[in-house]
Amino acid sequence: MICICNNAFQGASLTWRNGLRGFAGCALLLTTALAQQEGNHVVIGPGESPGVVARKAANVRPSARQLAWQKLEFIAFIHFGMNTFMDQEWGKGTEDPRVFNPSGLDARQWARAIKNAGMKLVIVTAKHHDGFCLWPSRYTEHSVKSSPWRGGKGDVVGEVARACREIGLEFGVYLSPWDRHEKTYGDSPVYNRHFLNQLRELLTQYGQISEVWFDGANGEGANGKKQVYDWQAYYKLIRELQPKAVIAIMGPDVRWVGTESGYGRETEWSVVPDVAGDLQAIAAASQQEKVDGAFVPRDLTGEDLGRREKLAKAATLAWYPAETDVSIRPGWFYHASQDDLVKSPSKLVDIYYSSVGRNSVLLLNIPPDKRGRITDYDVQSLLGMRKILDQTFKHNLASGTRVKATSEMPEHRAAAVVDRTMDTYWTTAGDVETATLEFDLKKKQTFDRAMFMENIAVGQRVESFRLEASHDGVWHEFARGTTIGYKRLLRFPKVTAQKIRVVIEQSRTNPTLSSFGLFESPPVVALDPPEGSFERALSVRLSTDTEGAEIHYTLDGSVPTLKSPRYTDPIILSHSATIVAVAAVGSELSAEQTTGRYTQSIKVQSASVERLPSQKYPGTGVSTIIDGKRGSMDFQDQRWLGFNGDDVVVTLDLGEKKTVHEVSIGFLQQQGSWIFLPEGVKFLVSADGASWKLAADLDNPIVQSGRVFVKDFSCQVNGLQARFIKLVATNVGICPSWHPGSGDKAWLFVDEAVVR
Ligand code: FUL
Repeated sequence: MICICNNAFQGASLTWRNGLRGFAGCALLLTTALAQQEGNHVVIGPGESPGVVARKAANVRPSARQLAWQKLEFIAFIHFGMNTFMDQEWGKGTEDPRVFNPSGLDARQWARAIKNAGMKLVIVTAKHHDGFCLWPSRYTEHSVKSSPWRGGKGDVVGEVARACREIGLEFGVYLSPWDRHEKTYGDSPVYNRHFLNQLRELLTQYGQISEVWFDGANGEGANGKKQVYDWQAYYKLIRELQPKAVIAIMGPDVRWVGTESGYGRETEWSVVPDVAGDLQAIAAASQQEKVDGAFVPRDLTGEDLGRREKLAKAATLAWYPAETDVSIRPGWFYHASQDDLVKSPSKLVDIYYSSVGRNSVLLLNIPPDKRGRITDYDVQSLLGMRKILDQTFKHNLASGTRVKATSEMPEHRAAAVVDRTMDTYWTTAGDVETATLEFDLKKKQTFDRAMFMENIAVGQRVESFRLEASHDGVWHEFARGTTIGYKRLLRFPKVTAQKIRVVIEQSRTNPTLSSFGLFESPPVVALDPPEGSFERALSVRLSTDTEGAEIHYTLDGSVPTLKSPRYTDPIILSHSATIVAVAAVGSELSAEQTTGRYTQSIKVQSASVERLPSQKYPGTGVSTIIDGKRGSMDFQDQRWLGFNGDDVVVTLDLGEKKTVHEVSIGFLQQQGSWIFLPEGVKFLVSADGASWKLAADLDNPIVQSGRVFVKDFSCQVNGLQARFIKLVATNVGICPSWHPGSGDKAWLFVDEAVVR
């Protein structure tokens, strides 16, 4: 989205920056003040050597509430409210409460879906920036009580809290400091009192609250007034009424990882210089104005925050762990137009490895729809993800194995890392900072995932480590990492070995490990070729690198079962087909499915375009549109040619005259990112490339729609003899008047011309 949306966001960012002036003079170093009470904080004396500072850092520990929170690992966000009904991401505060009317709100269904996915806590948007309260607050009329839902007697926060308690989930609240509805906003002391009143309601009426989430997004009040938040008063109230709750993002306990992509840092320190808790910096980095479905991307994860050089410059260090928030859909709120864009199970698993597996808590947003239910699209994806994770982590091959360490404390022996409890841990004796732990797995085992956990109750220490396997008595490295922290997961190609060792190469003081695991992920089927087009027949090979696994497949896109055909020899396709393949070990089907689309078509020798696509979206060259690989609904997948404001004129050369029956060409619609379908597509054919005959002229009036989809335009030519085909697609040129980018150049995204 970066390039496409820039223009439209410029105005918005200005407002944002002006809004930031409200923060001037309150550049609080929030970790310092509160951390001191917690003992999870240390002061660096002037002139202390880097070695001393590193040791000090290694002994900074989480507070009890931070430790309990970290152990949750995977938690849920629920964005629900006025925006769900207005089909928008950021409300203005002027929305009519009467539009809030879920037809079948079922908080138990939310809780079930979340619990079944393996998450441990639910944070609900009690109030988003539009100020509409999901609970009947006594301090505003802008809430569920002014809506027709449950006759104005409903309380979403209450229903969710109850559903969570019933099913054994912890509960938390998101309360947006920025309130675009509240008249007193910007009248600082008055709004602060109002905010504290609302906070008190949430903290006292719904049982135990485990996390309070304060958003960094912030703007001006009505008439350009700037609100100066009384953070310290907010924190004090939370500590007083809910001492177990962590305060996240604009708060002292939990740090925003720096992106909303779901991908955290490779090197993630929970001990950081306390400048990382500068509220002004957090706010500046937070979400900014956006249009529906399109975010201003933020990614501040490029840099490691706690490396030695960073510590050396710090005055204080604090335990301030990362939380990685991401939505299962492109938007935080539900939009029917995004039903096809729900992240797949494999994508969610990838996110899990890159967040939970990188010393962070994963906060995954699942937005209920207008009925007040989590849709089946989301539920199925969550279940698919859970299945893959369960199949991967059900059997720890290192558990209970023999282990010896080059150094160990008598009360913290190496065996503690494989003893099935996280309460015990291994550490080195004396002042030993490097060590090797050698595991004998009793027999040769195959694995491709490793799990490490430090005993963070005493601090985070490991700076680099590697994994080696012994083959014929020689050690070979097969994986390595930097920080471990609470949990580190590594993925690597399959290794088969009986003896392996963990080498801790560098640590800030005595390294610790409370747990170590080796696992094998469920088998994945590889298709060769993975997708593509063919003229007459195509042979597709299926394989898996899991020993003893069988492969079952279908050709019609349906999900294979154990009863589906078993793969023995290459599949010979003579018609277009969608192969879905799954491996099975014994009677257990793998949770990983592989899909390949194969299209029967006439081979196109070459394609040329009259005007080149934009340099931002060149695909992999002009041949992208005849390479047999279809563009997905992600316009950045490098399978699309993007034209900014220009029409698309493509000429296909079949190499020789052929009998043609049908020609088709695909386009992407994603109006939220300025991408429109063509207004019209013309098909012309020619035998010699000089004289052309119009075969079809399709009209396509552009309608306003948030739906993201790929549309094929096709033309039947009834066995015509042709060598050249020309496709002319007309760009709408500039975004229409009803579009937020009205007047900007519109994009036309084209992929895959198919000739049959
Ligand atoms: C951002 C907000 O502006 C988004 O709407 C969403 O709530 C996200 C979690 O945080 O800052």
